[in-house]
Amino acid sequence: MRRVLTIQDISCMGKCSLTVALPIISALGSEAVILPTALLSTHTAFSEYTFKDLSDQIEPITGVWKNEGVKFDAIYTGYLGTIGQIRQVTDIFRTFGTKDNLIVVDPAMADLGKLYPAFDMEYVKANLELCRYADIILPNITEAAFLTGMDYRENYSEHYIKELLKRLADTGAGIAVLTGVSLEQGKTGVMGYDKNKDEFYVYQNRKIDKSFHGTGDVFSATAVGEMMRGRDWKEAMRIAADYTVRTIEATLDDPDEPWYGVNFESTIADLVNM
Ligand code: PXL
Repeated sequence: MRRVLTIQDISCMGKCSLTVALPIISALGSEAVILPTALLSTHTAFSEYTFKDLSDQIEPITGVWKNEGVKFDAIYTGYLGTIGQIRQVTDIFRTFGTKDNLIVVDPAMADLGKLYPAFDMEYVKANLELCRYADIILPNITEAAFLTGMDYRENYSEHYIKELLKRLADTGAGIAVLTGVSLEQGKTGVMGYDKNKDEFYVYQNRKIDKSFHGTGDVFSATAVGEMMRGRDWKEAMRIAADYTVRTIEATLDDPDEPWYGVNFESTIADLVNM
């Protein structure tokens, strides 16, 4: 069985980061090893939240794994709380990264043109450093604009997206995949770029005019889980995009639709057969 290490916070309530990654990676048939970076009451879009930094646990925990000779088939990082933690994660990549395992960085720090409440430009710079170690990075357009220093645009052309992707590839990651890319009216999806092959990939699906928290986490965890099932990155991105859309639709069908996240629980059984 493949083993995936995922490094993100635990938002106890909020349907994001580890509470999404753990069930999705497990459902897709890989062992999910978690490294919680912080413990929050709720994600940071709630009007109030607690934040307990777990940085002092990272080295003792990874030290045990190192002594045990643990190996990972993939290391996947999402939301990290502080610059110090980004540096600790870089050390983890150096310790546990091999030429055969897959390193996926979702530089979760911003959306809809804005950084999340806890972050600033120093944090962006540190995240850029982290991307250098990745085989695949999965930013949304806002994160890509912050990482590359390009303007964030709500209305954009394919040329703008290609330029973002090429600049992202210059960060050092072999493959960059942008999420939430809408190239036709009523459609949205992903566009990726493989630097070594100088090849773009586009996949568009139905666009739903409502955004929910945690959909980036659903997408990334699914993409990682699918690559661990042996799919190539393009197929994995297509399935992740389809699953995310299906999950948003299922959420909208729920009369008690939660404002803070999506009902991936009601679609996860379908994912296994997608
Ligand atoms: O979904 C990304 C995410 C993860 N973790 C925490 C967050 C967010 C987005 O706001 O606040 C704590």
